[in-house]
Amino acid sequence: MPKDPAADRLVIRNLEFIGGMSEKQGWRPESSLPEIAFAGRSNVGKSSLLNVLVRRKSFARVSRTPGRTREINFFRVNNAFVLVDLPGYGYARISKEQKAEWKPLIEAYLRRTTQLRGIVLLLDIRREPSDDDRAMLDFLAELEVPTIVALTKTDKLSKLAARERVAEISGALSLESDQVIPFSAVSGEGRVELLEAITDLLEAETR
Ligand SMILES: Nc1nc2c(ncn2[C@@H]2O[C@H](COP(=O)(O)OP(=O)(O)O)[C@@H](O)[C@H]2O)c(=O)[nH]1
Ligand SMILES: [Mg+2]
Repeated sequence: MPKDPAADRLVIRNLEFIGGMSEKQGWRPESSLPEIAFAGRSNVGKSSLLNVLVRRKSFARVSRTPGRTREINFFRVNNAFVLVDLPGYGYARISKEQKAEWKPLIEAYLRRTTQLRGIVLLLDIRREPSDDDRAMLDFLAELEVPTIVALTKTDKLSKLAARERVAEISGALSLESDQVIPFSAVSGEGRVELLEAITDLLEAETR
């Protein structure tokens, strides 16, 4: 038995896919459990991060053909909360028409979900945040959704360069230092910090 009861809550004992939402006014699971959603541009490493987070090898599909998952996928964890995988946005190679699709769907989800406790927004530590990234952050601020920013693929930079990028991105987006978590699906850096941040969001008073 773990000594720390908080640590026990991080263990994922049960993980169940409960469905997908593909249209603005479309079906979504009826659930009163708190939700934590994950967002980011296609190819940022969201599937990889989710797989590391829940320690399942192919829970979320890691794809080399970005921009293909267009649904919002819902997973019930430990019968305690719902993890929500939002479609990746803003991939340059898909058509303008497709590109515009993510916004109304994600916006509809965010507006409809009163039990949403927080969002984890993924940004590639090596890249400049895109207009879509900034639009997403602004929208989350407007809706007052607590936001954690995971800076992905830190293993691709030296420790020093990664530290510099954390400071640069935090400054450029006016993020608080406790909002930003450097993460690598390759080294596992940031996994515990991210799980702790999620646990904090779940335990926070309803917004
Ligand atoms: N080096 C490195 N590569 C990563 C990391 N996370 C994802 N990738 C790679 O980036 C690509 C996109 O990853 P994926 O998880 O499918 O991104 P998604 O489109 O956001 O779901 C794949 O080739 C992954 O192997 C990471 O932490 N480190
Ligand atoms: Mg993916």
